[in-house]
Amino acid sequence: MYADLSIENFMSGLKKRNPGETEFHQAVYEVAESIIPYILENPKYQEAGIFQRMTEPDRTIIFRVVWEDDEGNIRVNRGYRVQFNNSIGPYKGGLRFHPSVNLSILKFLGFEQTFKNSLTTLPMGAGKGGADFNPKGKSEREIMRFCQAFMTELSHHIGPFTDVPAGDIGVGAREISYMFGQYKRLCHEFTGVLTGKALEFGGSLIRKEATGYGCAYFMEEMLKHHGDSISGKTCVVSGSGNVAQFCTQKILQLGGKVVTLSDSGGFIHDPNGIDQEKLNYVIDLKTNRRGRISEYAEKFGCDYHAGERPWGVPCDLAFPCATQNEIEKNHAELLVANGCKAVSEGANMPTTIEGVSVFHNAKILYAPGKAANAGGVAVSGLEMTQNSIRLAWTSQELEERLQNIMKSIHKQCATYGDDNGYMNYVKGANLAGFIKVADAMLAYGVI
Ligand code: NDP
Ligand code: 2IT
Repeated sequence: MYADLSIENFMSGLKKRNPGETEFHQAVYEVAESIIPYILENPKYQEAGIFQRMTEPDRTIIFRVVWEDDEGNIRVNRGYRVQFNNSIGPYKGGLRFHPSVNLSILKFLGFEQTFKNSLTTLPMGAGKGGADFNPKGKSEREIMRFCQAFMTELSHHIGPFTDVPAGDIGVGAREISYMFGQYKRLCHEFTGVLTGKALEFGGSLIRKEATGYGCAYFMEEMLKHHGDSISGKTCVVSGSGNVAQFCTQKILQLGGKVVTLSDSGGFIHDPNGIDQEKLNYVIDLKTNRRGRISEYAEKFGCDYHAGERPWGVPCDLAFPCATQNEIEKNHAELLVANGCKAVSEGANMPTTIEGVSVFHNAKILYAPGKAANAGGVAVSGLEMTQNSIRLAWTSQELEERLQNIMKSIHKQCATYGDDNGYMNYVKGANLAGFIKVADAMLAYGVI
């Protein structure tokens, strides 16, 4: 039945079954390129149709979310939860609130989560969800009402042993708190059903920092493996949300210099470097005041480039931490031409397929999001552990565990990623992530 398995045939079937879902096609293609040759060498996976099964979510839940704005208007949004794969643990993955959210984006994110969560070494399956709700310009009360309405339906589909959501774009501690409160109220139970909670009610230290810290640690590990380090390097970071903020903080602690940050309006270029004090301003601006990054340029007197991305700024290291497909072919070419030596992705799939080819052809170090940003979900996994044993670990213990997990992910990538002497982290992450989930699926038989 699968004798003619090839990347082309596989992708043409996938596109036929999932028309118009371009981000999902892209995420699967990136994995298929490394997995299909491996499956052809290991017929047990082919005979069991493992990759066909892995690219079809277990289930997709789509629902109406109705809420009332401050003027009394009735608003309708669309909510989703894509439960992708629970072979190695309960579904686990974030919730995104952004007007661009659609099924294609959530399926790409849920699919990538399968490999990412497998790499963390922790027992977590994969899911992703969210809504096309735009938090920008909404009052605190409107956000609360939306979160409550969203959770009213979502609560039927999740649970601490079933599916454990967390944050992503547009969903931080504030939104998680509203949703946790509503779940508790509806289900009459206090369990670790969400991660990224506040410390007062079962949240974990270091979770807020984990994705960004992990992304910087992964870069440090890649460089160390190649006889170098972040210390003294000029770094370009995109985004200015949760991941970008704490990636910047860890880069500073490791001795690097960060010269850019961005948001959907443009980027700031601060050649003197963003120090901890300036970063504290950004954290307050973005987390508490919902401001624009252009305000940084006014406050600290540096350049702001409206409507542009930061990839033309010369750097040694790049950390895309905003959103998918923010590095296109021309941006990747600019980075390479200006001497960038390594890229560690804090965002999910920030580089297009053509952009990735540019990095691979130039043989620079390139860590895909599913490896480099796995620190966030890893500490979510540790939050689940702490909730289960009803204890809270110290920051020191958690940061040590996070660092060890990032080292272990690097090691798994290195084990499977060698391409004639060039370390291909995409291949390494895909293969290492795949094998654990695939073997679990084989063990369960035909389900
Ligand atoms: P936040 O909402 O905290 O910040 C998102 C940042 O990205 C903001 O600066 C935002 O700008 C910018 N951004 C969002 N969408 C776009 C867009 N379409 N074009 C340009 N800029 C955009 O989200 P996070 O920091 O949590 O997430 C950033 C990335 O990291 C995402 O890809 C997410 O999936 C990924 N990620 C997050 C994890 C987590 O633990 N939070 C874990 C692993 C990955 P603006 O303010 O203008 O909207
Ligand atoms: O993309 C991701 O890994 C996240 N948004 C974090 C998921 C989680 O469950 O912590």
